[in-house]
Amino acid sequence: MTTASAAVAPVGATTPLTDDELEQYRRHGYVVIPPDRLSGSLLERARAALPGLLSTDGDERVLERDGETVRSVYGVHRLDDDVAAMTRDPQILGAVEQILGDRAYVHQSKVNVKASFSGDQWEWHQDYVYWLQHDALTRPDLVNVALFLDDVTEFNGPLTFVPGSHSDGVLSGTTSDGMPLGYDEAPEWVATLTATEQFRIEPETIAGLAQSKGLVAPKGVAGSVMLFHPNILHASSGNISPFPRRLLMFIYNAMSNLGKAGDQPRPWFLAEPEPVALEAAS
Ligand code: 6CS
Ligand code: FE
Repeated sequence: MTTASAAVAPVGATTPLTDDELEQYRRHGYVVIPPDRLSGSLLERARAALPGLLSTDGDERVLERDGETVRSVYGVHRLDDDVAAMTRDPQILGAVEQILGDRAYVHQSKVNVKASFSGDQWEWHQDYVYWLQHDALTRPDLVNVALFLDDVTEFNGPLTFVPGSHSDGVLSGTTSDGMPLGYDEAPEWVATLTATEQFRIEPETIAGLAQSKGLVAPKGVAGSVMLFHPNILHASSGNISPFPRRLLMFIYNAMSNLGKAGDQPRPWFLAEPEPVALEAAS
């Protein structure tokens, strides 16, 4: 496992993150790369794939608790060939390999829509605990990569972090049984994808960390890419603005961190069933 400060030899052909950006990620748990440092076609390719992805009506699409608004679509790297190709973008994959110090594959992908006026909250949570508990990934050697499909501002429900909280490991919390309100008839795995978290961290723990480390809501124009640690404590409020805050997200896992195929693996759109090390697109 790469320690918080260890500099690791680049694995792939490119090392897109500067030393300062790598340090920012290691110290604070996130980093934002502006569009001009990335391939110019990423945003238009992602936007072109959206209508097809959002119109899928399988289990991979999760609605908000209003039962109408699309909250997320999962498994998008398996639903659209060009989205799959985007996961191999040299700048993105190179940055992930720099951080992990290993080859990587996409464990999970999704579009989080955060629709205008009705996109619901994400309560305070860490991501890794879900991949530990449900997908048996034994180490937090993953990277969340979010491509901003819209400008992310203070008005449209930006992802909010407790910077540096990724260094505190998996925070204590309680796993709530049963299904969240509005999802009574849904399959069990939906409970990890809704506005009410399945693994809930004590408010006192969240308050203590926020008081000592602060809060930050990184903003950026459409086309920016934000990378964040699987253990960083984060949340986002509902979107009351007329502007959507759509994110295309790839969650990369290190090839050395494959889960033990448990007796009840989650569906293909939540946990990649055939991990293969990605090669950067030429
Ligand atoms: O269960 C999961 O895999 C998803 N749940 C949350 C709360 N974040 C990580 C992941 O997308
Ligand atoms: Fe999350």
